[in-house]
Amino acid sequence: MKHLLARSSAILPARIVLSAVTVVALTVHAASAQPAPVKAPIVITGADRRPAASLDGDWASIVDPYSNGFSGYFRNQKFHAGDTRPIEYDFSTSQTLKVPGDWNMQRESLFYYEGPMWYERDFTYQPKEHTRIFLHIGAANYRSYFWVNAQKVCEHEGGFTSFNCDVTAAVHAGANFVVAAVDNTRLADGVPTLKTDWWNYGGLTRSVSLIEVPDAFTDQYDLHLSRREADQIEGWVHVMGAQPGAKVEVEIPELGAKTSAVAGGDGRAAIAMAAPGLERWSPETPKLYKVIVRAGPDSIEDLIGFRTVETRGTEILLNGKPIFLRGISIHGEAPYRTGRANTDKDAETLLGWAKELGCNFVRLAHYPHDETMLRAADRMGLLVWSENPVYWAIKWEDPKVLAKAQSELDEEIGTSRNHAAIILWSMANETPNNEARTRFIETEANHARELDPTRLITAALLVRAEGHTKIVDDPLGKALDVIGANEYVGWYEQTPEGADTTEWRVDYQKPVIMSELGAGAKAGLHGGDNDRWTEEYQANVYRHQLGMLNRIPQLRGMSPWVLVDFRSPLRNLPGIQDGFNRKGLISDQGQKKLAFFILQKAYKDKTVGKPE
Ligand code: GCB
Repeated sequence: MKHLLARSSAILPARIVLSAVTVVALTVHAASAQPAPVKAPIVITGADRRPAASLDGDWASIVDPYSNGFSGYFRNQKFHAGDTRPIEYDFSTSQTLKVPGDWNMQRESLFYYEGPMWYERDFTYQPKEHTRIFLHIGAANYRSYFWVNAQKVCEHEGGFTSFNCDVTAAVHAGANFVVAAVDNTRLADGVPTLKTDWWNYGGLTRSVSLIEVPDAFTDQYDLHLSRREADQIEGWVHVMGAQPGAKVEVEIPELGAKTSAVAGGDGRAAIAMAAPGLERWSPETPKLYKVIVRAGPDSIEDLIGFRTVETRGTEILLNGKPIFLRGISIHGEAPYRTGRANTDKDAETLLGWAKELGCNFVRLAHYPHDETMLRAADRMGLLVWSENPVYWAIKWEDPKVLAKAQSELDEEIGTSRNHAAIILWSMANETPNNEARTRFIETEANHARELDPTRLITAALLVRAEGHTKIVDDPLGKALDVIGANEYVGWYEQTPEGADTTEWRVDYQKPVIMSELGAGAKAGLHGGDNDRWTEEYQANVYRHQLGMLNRIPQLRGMSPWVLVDFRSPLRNLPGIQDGFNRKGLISDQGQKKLAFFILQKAYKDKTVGKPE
């Protein structure tokens, strides 16, 4: 855990320099009541499996387009009749917002709002000895700042990952309050940057809770199946605050498997445990085991599947056997109600549609999705591509931006490294081919491999064309285990029939996933096979694409764009798009378009892809 030093003054805006990895320099107009060192947030693996006091529900809120609240809203003062103090805000009489939830979909006036929003919520607490308490935030888009009882507890940058603020020193017995400022202003030096093809939903978009742990506790662990030895589980457990020689225990009761290990000076204990008779996790048999990790008085019970994934030449091997990834791309947007997805039901609806389509794989684009999606993918047997929000052209030359991307990667991997479903870490989507970009993403790829050498590294690359030949030769491919490629033959280029005469040259002898392809269609709009925006046009694109894809020798998977129509401010064709990207195989209201059934048939009959 890194500490940060906060200098603050009642008069001058304070510049707060944060630890390089977790949060990068942020300017805050803060005037903390008691300037005290604030700890940077930490990553906790399996946080959703720990007993917690939920803070979900109604939070008081204040819209603050001029960033005025940084001068004192965190004090949560209340104006009383006859008060002589010039108090110009009051949470207790302000409108509320639901957490988890983006604000855009909760109030019409906030539909396009980008800026700071203040949140406040009361809670009661009884501190216990030898206990630490963390404020767990599932995600807050994009920058966020937290105070408990007017004491600054942490700040964070990055809109799609979970983090935990140590609030032990700030809570007291009885009534407490937490104030958060969440700012979704898009930043030129943000990750992602100013322009994305999705809605910039702001707020506390995922669940918030208080997690109590013993003084020394397991903050991170990685347990996976060995690639080398059959039925051998390996990995490590890290104990934060461990005394030298602290003992760690891992047990899988169903297998009668148990082992103990001792944490080294760095708090980490290496785990190696025989698990004879273990049933491997796969899309057909998504077997999950109860795994108990103990460290002194701390105990966490996770549900983990065990499988291996690797490449051999141009094959992707799951549990040692070649697999073709029949996939679909999915945005983290809620079906029917739109807005950010964050419930089990959202996850089950989205992934249920993917199953119905015949998928064994989903690309969770373009940022790490809610833990509920990953839990559902584990349960339902869907392999996952998880993506860091390095999207289009970010500031490759800026080391601060690299630190942000790495911090988001740390949180993504640290949070979700025990999900059997995840087989691919994607570093980026559609990035321009230049040296600074390649260096940036290579650095990230190396970082991801250090954090997790058990999964495959990929990125969705742009493809270039020479005449009728599509060429995949982006130098970034060298740094990847699996090549992702996006193409829109039949939509942004050529006609649907153009796919019939398009050939492919992939300059890498590595597995290729066609990570995007597709076409827009308004559900219910019908016409000829070549009438844009009709369901027939979209179906026609899929029909011709399927033939073309089968001519790519290295093709080992695909995740067409996209399962469901989603909101995007870039899509403004009235009567057709109305603010939605319409490339969904299903409309935002759940209507399946013709192309859904074309792809479903190809997946069910296995007429696309290399036979497994
Ligand atoms: C892309 C992007 C994706 C867009 C999609 C589109 O290449 O990766 O984020 O939404 O195209 O619909 O144009």
